Amino acid sequence: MKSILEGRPALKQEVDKVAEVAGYLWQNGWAERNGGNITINITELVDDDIRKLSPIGPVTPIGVTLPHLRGGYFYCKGTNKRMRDLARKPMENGSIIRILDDCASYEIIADNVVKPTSELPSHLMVHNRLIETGSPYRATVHTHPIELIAMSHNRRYMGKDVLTNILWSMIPETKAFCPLGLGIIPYELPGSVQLAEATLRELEEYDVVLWEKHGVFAKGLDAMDAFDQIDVLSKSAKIYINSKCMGFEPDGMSQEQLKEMSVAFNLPK
Ligand code: 2HA
Ligand code: ZN
Repeated sequence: MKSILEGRPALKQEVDKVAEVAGYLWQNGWAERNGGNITINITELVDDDIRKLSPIGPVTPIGVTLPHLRGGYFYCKGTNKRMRDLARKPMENGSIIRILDDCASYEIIADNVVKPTSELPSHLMVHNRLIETGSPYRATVHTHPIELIAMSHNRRYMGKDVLTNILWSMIPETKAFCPLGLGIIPYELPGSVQLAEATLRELEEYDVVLWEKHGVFAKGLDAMDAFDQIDVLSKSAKIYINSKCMGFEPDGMSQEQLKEMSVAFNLPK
């Protein structure tokens, strides 16, 4: 069977990026079994031939109504699919969906009938908001980074911007490349609309949020950009935990040094 990606280099490039990132998530130990999901808004890469394609799966409710997604197209990781498999075969472990005119349901159009991620409500609610605000961001990534999740098991780290300040202070690059810091979402049931709504609220202020005792959710220009922000935060968490394992509380960069970074790199916070 011919893949929808054939003869469409721009679309293929975005799906290839997802596959590359999926491999990194697995290699980092952040993607056990079916853990994590990635959704990419590919609407701008869709041509008339794609718009005319008949669905290959049933009309399925999203669970929420998202007015800005009408006629939108998304690549989504499949539910119950493994990142390590997606890394090699993105169109067998994910699919392309079309949002229908009711803005409340979707149909799969290519390449295979792979049902999208269990976290579809949070991914699509965030994409709806990104479109509404005219954001250039096209990617949402959810994954299970070990050290950041470990830190979410202690209430002392769950106050607003407590982790942001610890993580920024571990290595200068973290503030430079994750300049908004890390938002915090108290525990909610995976896949629930409550989790999606809390994520949407917190992402007004942050690019990456921590789902307590579960994982992180990030938005970015593309899959690689969203991954990079999670990666720098995770690097800081590793440095913090390594210091604690050596038996001391790391000093961290001083507030003056952090301020100096903001001035030098023209950072928002
Ligand atoms: O897709 O990680 O949160 C599997 C998950 C759900
Ligand atoms: Zn998860």
